[in-house]
Amino acid sequence: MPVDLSGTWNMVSNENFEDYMLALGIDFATRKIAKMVKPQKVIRQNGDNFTIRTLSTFRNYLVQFKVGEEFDEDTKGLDNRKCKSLVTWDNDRLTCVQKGEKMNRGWTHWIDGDELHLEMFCEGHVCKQRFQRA
Ligand code: ECB
Repeated sequence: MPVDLSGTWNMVSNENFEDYMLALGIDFATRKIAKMVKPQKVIRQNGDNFTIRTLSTFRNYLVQFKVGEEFDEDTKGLDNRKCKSLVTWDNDRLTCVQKGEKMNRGWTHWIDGDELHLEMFCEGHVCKQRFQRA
């Protein structure tokens, strides 16, 4: 049985988000606002089926997928790109590869103690976020 990431999680730290956004080509004004917000993750894990909501006062983002099945992702409201995304379990880490215009793009989630961790990467830049249960 894989770990269960389900729940409502509040962001408690966000390292290197600016670099990650620069790698994605996010404009100055958007970056200024985006780095102020503390998003909440709402994750529903039902077997291999996931719904991940990232909620903030600025923007919201929704992704739904099945582990092991490539899907078309439109990062609408983020960098507005189309990706072929594939999420798999790498031991207890839920890992997504986002194939598209940007090289080496993706993210990985895992739980350590009572914290949810997220690393988002793009072209060698890595943003590290931690969340605690709401
Ligand atoms: C929805 C959060 C809004 C805050 C940032 C708004 C605009 C910045 C534009 C682009 C920056 C790229 C990503 C923003 C960071 C988090 C949003 C969700 C990232 C993501 O793909 O999370 C995964 C893993 O939890 C599920 O979609």
